[in-house]
Amino acid sequence: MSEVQTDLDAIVVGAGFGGLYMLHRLHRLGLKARIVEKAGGVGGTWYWNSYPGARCDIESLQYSYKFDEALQQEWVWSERYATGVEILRYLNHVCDRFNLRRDIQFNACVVSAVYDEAGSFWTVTLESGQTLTARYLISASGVLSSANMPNIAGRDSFAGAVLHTGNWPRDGYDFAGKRVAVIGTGSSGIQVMPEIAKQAAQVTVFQRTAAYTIPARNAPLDPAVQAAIKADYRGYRERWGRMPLAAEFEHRNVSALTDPPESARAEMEARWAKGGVSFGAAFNDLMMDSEANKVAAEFVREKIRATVKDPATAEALSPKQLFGCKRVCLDSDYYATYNQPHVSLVNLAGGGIDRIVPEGIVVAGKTYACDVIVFATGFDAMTGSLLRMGIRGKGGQSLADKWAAGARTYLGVQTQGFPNLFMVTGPQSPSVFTNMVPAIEQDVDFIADCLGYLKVKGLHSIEAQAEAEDAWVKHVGAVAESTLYTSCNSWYLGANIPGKPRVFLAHIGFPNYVDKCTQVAAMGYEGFALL
Ligand code: N01
Repeated sequence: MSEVQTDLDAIVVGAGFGGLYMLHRLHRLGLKARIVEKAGGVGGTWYWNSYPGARCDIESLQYSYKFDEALQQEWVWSERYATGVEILRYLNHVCDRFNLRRDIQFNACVVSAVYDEAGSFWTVTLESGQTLTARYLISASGVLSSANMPNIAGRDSFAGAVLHTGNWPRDGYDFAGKRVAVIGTGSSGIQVMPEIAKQAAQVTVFQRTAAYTIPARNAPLDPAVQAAIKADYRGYRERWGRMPLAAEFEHRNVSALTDPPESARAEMEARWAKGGVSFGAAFNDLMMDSEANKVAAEFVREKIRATVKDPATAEALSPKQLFGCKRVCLDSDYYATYNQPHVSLVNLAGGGIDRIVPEGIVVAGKTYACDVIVFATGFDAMTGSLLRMGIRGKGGQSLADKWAAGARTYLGVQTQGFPNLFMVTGPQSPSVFTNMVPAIEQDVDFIADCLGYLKVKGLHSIEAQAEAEDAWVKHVGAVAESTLYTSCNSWYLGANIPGKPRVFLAHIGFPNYVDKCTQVAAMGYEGFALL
């Protein structure tokens, strides 16, 4: 056992779903731990993305912790899909209920994290200059937490207000009477735009790629439904955990190619009417066969044409890429909002924004005047928040150098050359390809069990092995390549960030990932070197 005395046993970065549960497990292990959190409060993604309309696209009863039976019984969700506000309330409740706040340092942004090879510990430096040492460094910094602010010419010359959905002002923003430009039509743009349109004098949406979006059909949660699930919550959680996306999406084992057209249409109509992402599970081959994919894609395009009154706008809003290749969105009245006289669409397809000038946005030589620009332009997903931390491992190697050609991990939990550094929902774990909360609980439990194992065995260092990492990276890539998810430029591949290596960043399939992790642990952490 190394003699080095560190300030803490573990430093956790981030106080979102991942960090809070990690801290709870570390407390249970009797370890001295602290969360360092850049924000002024808990919530992670739900803290930063507090724009109007922010809402989860997984049903509340499933997008919540399962680790504590009393917690899941006592918390009452009010809507089918929780708002960001309700989720923040929930996370604050969790924080207080498990006495976590005493070990969270807020307004603490990590600027560097350096591994000491001789002593097997990490030194973390915060923006304030404060340093902390710990045996283990655990990143729970989130997968969609590094906002992407595109470098559009003249951006800083704009005379009005500039907002980003991923870094929304804490006190909100009053759009009343304002001319608002919204750039981006992913999940955030599609959620925020109809809410802005309720207040603003004029809304202009700048769309580079039309997205597929399904009506959420959000509604108050029926107490009877909630009670029925709570009567067997453990059982439900277990069943959901064995589903491909760790959530109930009513997967139907029928090919879109062989389902008779009337039956296929009836199924899609029923799912469209019910709302939610289970629309994408109407057939078993939408993401495996491009002909099958067309069945769902054309159905959505028909719905757009039936909803949006102006045919040119309807055509521009109709996605051209395969259904589901970019993440499918859920909306509340997105398409219908374009029928309002003060809402219009500027299609950037094939062009892009020329530049931003003090009075607005210039496209194809025309200036669209506005008072506010809302960037709904997404994130440097999966790797952005990790690479911002200035992490240096063995031999002083930076994580940025190690991942210069793309992220490389073993199980998404560790990367070779960086001992005692763990990632919750790291690249190449299922993360965004699942219901995030069970994915987080899976990773936190794996890490905590591993730390418990090291403690019992009197060990103080763990590092992913190069061969195990190579095999895992190949496996994750091969699974993705066998689907249609790699067929377009999505953030799953890092393709939304100029210069980012094109590598598929998530493991598709939750249950087999869980099985693999269980097996690795049972084999004494096979693929890791323990000292
Ligand atoms: O980000 P996005 P998001 N000029 O990357 C456009 C989760 N989430 O924040 O597609 C013009 O999807 C870009 O265009 P293109 C969810 O997992 C969940 O909306 O790259 N446009 C695109 O339209 C989601 O998938 C929830 O051509 C530019 C948009 O900006 C993920 O977060 C809610 C541009 C970015 O879309 C990310 O969603 C919100 C430029 N220079 C988010 N640069 C729910 O739970 C980018 N764009 C419901």
